Amino acid sequence: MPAQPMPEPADLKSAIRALAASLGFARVGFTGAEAVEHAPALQGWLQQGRHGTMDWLERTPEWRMDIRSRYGWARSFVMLLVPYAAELPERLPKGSALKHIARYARGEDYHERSRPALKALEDGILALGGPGTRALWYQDTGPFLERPLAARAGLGWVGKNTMLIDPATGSFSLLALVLTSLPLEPDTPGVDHCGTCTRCLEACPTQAFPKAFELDARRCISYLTIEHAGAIDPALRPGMGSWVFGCDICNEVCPWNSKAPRGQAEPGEELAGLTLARLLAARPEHLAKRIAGTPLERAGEARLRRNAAIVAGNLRDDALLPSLEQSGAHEDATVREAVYWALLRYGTPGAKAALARAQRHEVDDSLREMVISALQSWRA
Ligand code: B12
Ligand code: SF4
Ligand code: SF4
Repeated sequence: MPAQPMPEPADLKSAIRALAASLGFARVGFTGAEAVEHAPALQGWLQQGRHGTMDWLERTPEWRMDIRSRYGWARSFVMLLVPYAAELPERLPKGSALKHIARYARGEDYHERSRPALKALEDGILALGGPGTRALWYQDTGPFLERPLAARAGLGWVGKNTMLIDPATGSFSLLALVLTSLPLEPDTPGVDHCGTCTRCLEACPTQAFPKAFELDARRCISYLTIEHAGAIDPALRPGMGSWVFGCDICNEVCPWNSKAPRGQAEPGEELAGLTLARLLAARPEHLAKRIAGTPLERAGEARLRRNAAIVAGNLRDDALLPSLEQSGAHEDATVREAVYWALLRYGTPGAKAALARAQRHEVDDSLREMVISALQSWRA
């Protein structure tokens, strides 16, 4: 059989665009595989340690800056926008922890949700391109600077909060891509509409933006609650407010999100039924069941408890005291330390009594001393 002639690049683009739309991607944009304008800033960001303990970002920065150093065949990026539900479900179980969880994480893990459509798009591009075509899909975990790439592909612009903002739907969206060997005509890059606005920079409760367009992840609640293992700097804990997993503040204050689609989250029964009290006191296997298949699995059981303890200390809700005290028996010293910190923040007689009880069982010498000296200064 004679080989099919390869479609013209313009036809290829419209076929890929149509396929992406039929697979449910809200927007699709095209850009070349070459490095983005601000790519070299990644090196400085890493050198300053702004990535904290996310060591995986240090691996192969040259790929992140220019993917052609990894895949010599790469010619184009197909960039994809996946908006997520911006609203809490109307009816939430009493005390639901859902409002303490970033919007993108209030349901099934988005990596799982998008996987079939991304694979189908990759297959479609391979079929459209014909023999010798290469295509690889990625979401989030690949060595790419997804936001500036999406901006260059015309999906929006990178705001001062470092988010990709689509002028039509805002920034409550996730990104994904297919890298391909096909030479596709790039789309017109998005235009910056931040203007003189600085709302996001001012609203960040932990002052995580040293300047516009740059984030110090070490101060970001999203990093602290999801990525950071070990104790959280006590100076940053009050700023965490009521966030147990992720943070939406610099997106919520952005005027471009007033037009965000108003879809409701679909958390599933287990996640919707998760309360702060359960986060603090549930058995590990029960907690694991509740968060199974959701992005919360990335933080894991101990980190979630550590975060919930800090939130309890910030909220100082008496109803949470028994669960908080129960969390003080956790095997992980980081969790116990967060619980003691929270009890000290409560500063009530009930919290004091709980601390005194905890001190008797504490096996870590330095933690026990911390509690004893706190109790003594309280008495004085
Ligand atoms: C590491 C990471 C984080 C870290 C660091 C975030 C950061 N700002 O760098 C932490 C854990 C803090 C984080 C938090 C969040 N993340 Co995150 N994260 C990533 C990840 C895996 C890598 C980002 C990265 O390389 N950072 C390093 C810095 C140097 O890169 P950058 O911010 O992209 O910065 C470049 C541009 O800003 C560029 N630039 C562009 N324009 C301009 C203009 C000027 C003038 C200047 C100077 C620079 C500049 O310069 C930088 C260097 O090239 C990406 C996925 C990916 N592979 O890209 C998701 C990703 C960025 N995260 C995402 C999301 C949803 C979030 C959260 C909203 C989650 C939440 N609700 O808690 C928050 C938002 C916090 C924030 N304001 O950024 C989405 C963003 C989608 C969108 N619409 O923008 C992504 C793309 C994941 C995905 N596939 O959907 N994240
Ligand atoms: S996600 Fe929250 S903590 Fe992180 S930069 Fe935005 S407002 Fe600040
Ligand atoms: S809040 Fe203002 S400065 Fe920040 S990203 Fe939105 S428009 Fe830009």
